[in-house]
Amino acid sequence: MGGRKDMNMMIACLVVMAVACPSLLNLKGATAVEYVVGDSLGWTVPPNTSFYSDWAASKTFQIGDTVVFNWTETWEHNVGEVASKEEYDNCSDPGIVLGPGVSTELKSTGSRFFICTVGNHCEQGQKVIITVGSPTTTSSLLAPPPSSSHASSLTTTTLGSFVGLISALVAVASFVA
Ligand SMILES: [Cu+2]
Repeated sequence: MGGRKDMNMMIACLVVMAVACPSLLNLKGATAVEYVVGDSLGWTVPPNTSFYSDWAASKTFQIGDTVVFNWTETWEHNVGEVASKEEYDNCSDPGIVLGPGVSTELKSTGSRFFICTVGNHCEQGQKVIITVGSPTTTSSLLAPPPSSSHASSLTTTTLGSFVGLISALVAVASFVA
């Protein structure tokens, strides 16, 4: 054992881990994001008809993310999912509508269409398209493929090896002490 040199090495390792571990945890959290539709405005009749499309355009949705529809008074709004852009444009009846706080996980690439069927809210712009992945094939070549299962297994592996490192260091530390 080289004494001081080993000790310095160990301190350096601990510093690296102290910096790396929290960022790894952040990375893991970033793989699945919960989006509140409309952010602080929530799900309501928007101030203008492009409000929710502007909101959606400002986000990058990934597989595994969740969208939540929030409003206060149950009877004021609802949310239903229609099957196509045409039904979305026409504010077609989705059949099933749900209450406040409903959330849905984005499980595949493509677009999903959500509307409110109360009054003429949909016509007033209370509708949103959530698109996972690129809408065009050309730009999808530039974007990394959204593969959440791959990303999370990678994170797990990395975290696992860090746990291994920590136990090894603890063993070394108790040996030195
Ligand atoms: Cu509504």
